[in-house]
Amino acid sequence: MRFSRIAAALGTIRATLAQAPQDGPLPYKIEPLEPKYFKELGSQRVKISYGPINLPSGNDEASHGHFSNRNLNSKFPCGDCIITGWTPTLVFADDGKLANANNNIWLHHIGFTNLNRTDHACENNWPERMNVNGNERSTFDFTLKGTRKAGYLLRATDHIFMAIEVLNMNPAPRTVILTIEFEYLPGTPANFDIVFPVWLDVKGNCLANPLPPKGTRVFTARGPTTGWVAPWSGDLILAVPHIHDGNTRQEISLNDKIICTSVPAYGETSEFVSHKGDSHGGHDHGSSEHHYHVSSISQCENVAKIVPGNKLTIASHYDMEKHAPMKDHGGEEEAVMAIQFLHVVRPREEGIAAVMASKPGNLTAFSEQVSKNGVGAGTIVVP
Ligand SMILES: [Cu+2]
Repeated sequence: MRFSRIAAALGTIRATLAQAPQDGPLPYKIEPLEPKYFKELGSQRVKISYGPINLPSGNDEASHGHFSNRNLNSKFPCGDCIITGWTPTLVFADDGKLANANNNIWLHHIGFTNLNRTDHACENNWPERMNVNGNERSTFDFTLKGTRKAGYLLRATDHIFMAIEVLNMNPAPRTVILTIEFEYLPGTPANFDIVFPVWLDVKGNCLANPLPPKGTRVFTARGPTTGWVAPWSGDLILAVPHIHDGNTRQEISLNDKIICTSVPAYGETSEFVSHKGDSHGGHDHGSSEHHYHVSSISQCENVAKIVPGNKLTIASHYDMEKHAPMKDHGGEEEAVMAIQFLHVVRPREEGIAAVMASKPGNLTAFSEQVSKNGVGAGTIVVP
């Protein structure tokens, strides 16, 4: 029943995209944790451990240490609930210690897409892109540390497409676990407003615009001047960026006036510092002894009220002379990313009605564009 429903929703996806051996459901384990916010309202916090994830050797000729997993029906902590926050990290399977740049392990990307909703930025009927996180391991907290009753309404019938990319730059294979801490409230609790994620990208709303050519050292990437135009009113309560090494700041403008500036920090703790000579030849990080990677990026909270017709645009500043870019698993400079995940809260009743009325997006159309951009080509599998 469940399988046929997914298959129907996804249409011809299996005919057009081949299965990669690492795709499909990962084993998982769920542990309860102490909730951080709204405990008195029955909030719950869990850690879901996905894996073990067997990373190939960085010297492996086929993969160069790159692991990719795509699962169209990923384990989430709840159905019919309000997700109020989440934060990911990677640990080693054997000792539970953090796996990060200092160990030559990279959480390149983890992204969520809700297949039963329609995207708010791209008009091509894509499924709803919720967010992407990278090695910065950003916390998404829709409650703004318990000061705002807001969250993402997940229905029991929703299917979350999770995409995971991890890179091992060590000569030896390693085994890691991806852990995500989720906080949520069961049901649709009173007075909680509903978060709508809007993907604002320098590549444009449907990711079709070119980036500065690889090798450009200092530049500002600007999204289209047409930006994202709000179709409804809401509160822009949280803006979470995703950028790559080399970024110096990223700005969001409302009707051409800057309302949010995100600034990355590099190597704030030793986990985010790699050392020359630690990794094998194909992944040399540069000429200095220490190499500092993005360890956090500032977020913007309680940003602005949005009304229909408001235009939001993005600009992102890179300086590769100051901060050397990461190399991808092929040993080339990694493509730049510059995205801001706008979380716009709509009033409760209106938000619930909009979620209930939302229809599944067209994953094939989304996948085709992503493949054209050279990301994740042809590796989606129906569970
Ligand atoms: Cu990225």
